[in-house]
Amino acid sequence: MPETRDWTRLAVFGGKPAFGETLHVGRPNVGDREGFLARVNDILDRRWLTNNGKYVQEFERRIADFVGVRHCISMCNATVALEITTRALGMSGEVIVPSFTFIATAHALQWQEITPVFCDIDPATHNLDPARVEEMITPRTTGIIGVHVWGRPCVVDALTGIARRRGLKLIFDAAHAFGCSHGGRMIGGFGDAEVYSFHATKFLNSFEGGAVVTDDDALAGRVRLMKNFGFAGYDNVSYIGTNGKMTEVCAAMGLSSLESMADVIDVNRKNYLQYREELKEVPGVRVAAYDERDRCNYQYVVLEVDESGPLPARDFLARILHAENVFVRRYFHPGCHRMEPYRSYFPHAGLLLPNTERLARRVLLLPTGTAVTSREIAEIGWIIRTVFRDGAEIRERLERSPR
Ligand code: T4K
Repeated sequence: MPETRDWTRLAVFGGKPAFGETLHVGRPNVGDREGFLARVNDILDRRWLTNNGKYVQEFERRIADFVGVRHCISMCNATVALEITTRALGMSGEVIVPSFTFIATAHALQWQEITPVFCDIDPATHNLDPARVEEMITPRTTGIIGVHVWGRPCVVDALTGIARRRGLKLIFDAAHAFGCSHGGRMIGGFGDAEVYSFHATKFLNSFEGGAVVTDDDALAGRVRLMKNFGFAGYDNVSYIGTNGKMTEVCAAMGLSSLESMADVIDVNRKNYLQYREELKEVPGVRVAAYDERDRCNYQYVVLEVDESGPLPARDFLARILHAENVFVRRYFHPGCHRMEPYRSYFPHAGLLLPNTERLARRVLLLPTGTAVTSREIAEIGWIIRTVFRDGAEIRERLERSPR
């Protein structure tokens, strides 16, 4: 893209947006359409639409094999999967979680009247800081939920050590981390259990969906009962349960996604590397790095924008990109602790979350995945470089122009 293009033509100043159609973060990857439709036809022909059907069973088996765990229990979504897992593990009282996560991690606890105790993160990894976790433990603490944010692994060993030493249950919210590994082992095999999301916006999607993976036979048995109203056979309820079942059509989509996983990783990785290249010389901007020694799904391209100095800050950049029809997202702004009901329950939580608060002001997610082309990434790169090169002038003009 020619660097000489005139920034006064940016859409925010009334120019034509760079993109006619909005580019989204989280545009679903659609795998082999024909294969998926063939499965849907089979589902309709067989008239078996849900309740542990053939495709759900195949999906569970293939995920368990891929991850290398004894059990995979599919679910309607990750939020219900987290609720069921925390309940099946007997978590109560207080559970330590990051605030820098999607609100579902905290809500899954509060929904059951378990208090999420928000713990600060390591600014380098964006994940729970184990030293801070130790400090948050009280006599009421029963567990820890680590989140592998962006698919980058938590400090698994340290968290496992703390959980063992202090007699706490440990779950990983692996909503972002299907297909990722840590130290040569697939994410999914750590803690008492891990929970995946297969929401439409996720690396592997089943429209809506999730799964609990674990090596614990007893836990898997309880989770299976709980997700199916507690039914242990026809007319026999042996446990309190809910409805967390995945449908056959969702499992069919999940299987198609599994089959196209390698292609999606290739595209995601190429996009991530291109963004890094496009933005490598922009001061005050960094694309968060994936550790290539681990397997990664590269599902998120995460920009960190410096707040200090004369350069444009994150929200200013977001405003310009939105005008160009690039719908960048500020995940996980402003942090769970600043959303209801937590902001009312714990109005001073931010005092213990300096890294979370700082990161939540810096992060911007860029569109990636199979719906974004290399040309579009080059165009986005040009816009960001321009905004940072001429930031002071652009900002001044923007402040003078009405919103
Ligand atoms: N734990 C963590 C760490 C999570 O990140 C999540 C979910 C969960 C737990 C819970 O998992 P689930 O219960 O959902 O299985 C989105 C997703 O809805 C959510 O699943 C995800 N995390 C979160 C990070 O992102 P929103 O509120 O930003 O969604 P929305 O509707 O704005 O969609 C994001 C973008 O994707 C939009 O700009 C449009 C685009 N999009 C979306 C859908 C659904 C499409 O282009 N097509 C689509 O079909 O939460």
